[in-house]
Amino acid sequence: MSTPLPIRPEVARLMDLHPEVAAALASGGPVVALESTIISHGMPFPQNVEMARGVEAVVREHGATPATVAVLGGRLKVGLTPGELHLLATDKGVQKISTRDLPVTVALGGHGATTVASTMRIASLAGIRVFATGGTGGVHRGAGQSMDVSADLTELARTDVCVVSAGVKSILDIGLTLEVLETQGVPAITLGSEEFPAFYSRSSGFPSPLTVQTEAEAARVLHAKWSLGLTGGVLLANPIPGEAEISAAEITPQIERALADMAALGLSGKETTPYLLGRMVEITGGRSLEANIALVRHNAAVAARVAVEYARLPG
Ligand code: PSU
Ligand code: MN
Repeated sequence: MSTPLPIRPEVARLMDLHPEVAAALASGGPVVALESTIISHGMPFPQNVEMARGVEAVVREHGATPATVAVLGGRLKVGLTPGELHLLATDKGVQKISTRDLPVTVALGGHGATTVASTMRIASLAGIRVFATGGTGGVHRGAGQSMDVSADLTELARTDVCVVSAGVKSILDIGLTLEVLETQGVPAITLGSEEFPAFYSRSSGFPSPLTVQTEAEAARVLHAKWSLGLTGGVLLANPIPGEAEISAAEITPQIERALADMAALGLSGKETTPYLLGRMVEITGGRSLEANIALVRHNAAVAARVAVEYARLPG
């Protein structure tokens, strides 16, 4: 059984661990972190809160304890109550917060929905090693000019957490995203496929840098990486289930349209990903939302199995 790392006292003072999560961590049991930007800024109400509850249930069905992460009233929350999930899904005052925002939200007592980057950091502070999301941020198209590269990639380079996602959607530059991950020493590993997935579609046209066939293999990779002192995260890409996917041929023109609409509005920075996700729901008549929900649930199941396998490994 893996032994949990103690939470540093200066961190513990700022953090509220849900009792269920605290108990699981204390016994070395499997825990899966979940992010909250996807709830507050990634999906409309009420599908967002239904998704959040459903994903927690999927983690439980697969033998792990869910820990949805957010910052509420400046407190780092690891594991949320139903009321807190509802607040994140409905309160317009909840900011999208990445790593750079964390100290401000904590110091000033704000509400923040955590991105992949800040969720990784808080999960790591709590001693959680496995995290499920929908899609990760990456290098935006046109980043050569805009320099818009998600802090998710920086966090993957330095924080010891495995992020299970459906790959990178083609609102981003998938090729450049894989290049940055390689440079940063982050294994980008696809589960059960030689091709790196493109979020709504199983296929991206990019070969996966690395492949594993099972969750048990993925858990052994995590164990080997951190045993070797290779700090930083792992991106475990899990292709969307075939019955839920939208083919690349169908989704690509719709993505182009959303990008053109965004360019016309002149949006930049942290607004871009939420805008593009929302616009895709409109353009696809809700189909992108259905696919998004299906892939998050699938990722939660995989993450739970990885966490269960990892908890069985020694040390
Ligand atoms: N990709 C999705 N859904 C999401 C996000 C990304 O398919 O909800 C969110 C995640 O929280 C991710 C964040 O960490 O967007 C990335 O934002 P940015 O590109 O501003 O770093
Ligand atoms: Mn950005």
